[in-house]
Amino acid sequence: MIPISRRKLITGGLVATAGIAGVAAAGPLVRRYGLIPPDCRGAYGAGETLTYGAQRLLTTNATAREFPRSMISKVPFANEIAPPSEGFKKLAAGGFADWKLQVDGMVARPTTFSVSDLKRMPMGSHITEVSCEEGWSYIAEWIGTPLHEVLHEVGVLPQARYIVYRSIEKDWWESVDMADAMHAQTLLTYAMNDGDLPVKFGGPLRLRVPRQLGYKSVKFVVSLTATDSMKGFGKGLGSASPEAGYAWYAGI
Ligand SMILES: Nc1nc2c(c(=O)[nH]1)N[C@H]1C(S)=C(S)[C@@H](COP(=O)(O)O)O[C@H]1N2
Ligand SMILES: [Mo]
Repeated sequence: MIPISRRKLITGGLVATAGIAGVAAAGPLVRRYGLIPPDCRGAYGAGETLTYGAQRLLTTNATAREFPRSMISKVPFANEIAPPSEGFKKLAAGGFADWKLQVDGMVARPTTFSVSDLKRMPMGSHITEVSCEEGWSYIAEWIGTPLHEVLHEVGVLPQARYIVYRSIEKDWWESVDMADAMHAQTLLTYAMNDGDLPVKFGGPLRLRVPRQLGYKSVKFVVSLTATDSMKGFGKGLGSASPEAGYAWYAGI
């Protein structure tokens, strides 16, 4: 936790960087430390790079704020009820026993996990907030397998720089860098509050990335791919979000 306003600090840092060195001069530094986000491009890209770079330098090990149990929202707000596809309905009818999470790409042992496989692995949990870029938020307890446990199990290669994750709804896919992928609070979530993760909150499996805005916490996750480059994934900008005008990195 950073006690003073992180935003203030970052804004101050960015102004200083831009003022003293200029955006162009910051380039070699961000390249050297791997601080360039995949959606960096043009004049807008320079701003995204500074935001992401500043956040990464300050927050690689920082944790998302956790709340006491008494602050869990009585009526959590779900933004979506269920994915409409027939395929999903069939899996739901079977209690998601046949739900599969495929893990591939830059890993030593590509593996497919069922939700029960994940439930047998070490468990993580946290009481954190989901905040939508549209302004609403709620607090819930999230329970699941830390993503780093799964990545360790499949032998993620040291060259991997991003983990791409996809929903059964193919319009929804995202990626995170390894700092977020390996972070203890990043969970393949299968339970919420007192029970299995409800479908409207992304059940049976949702990747919760509590250090970023709600849209990075993709529901109904069916696959993960480790990669050293975002080229060849969609338009190469890191996820569906920048293709729709949102930032790839949505740190909070
Ligand atoms: N598959 C899928 N994942 C998704 C979405 C979606 O529509 N489909 N919406 C995203 C957005 S924009 C937000 S803010 C959160 C909303 O989470 P909630 O329904 O738990 O409030 O889920 C994210 N994950
Ligand atoms: Mo959102």
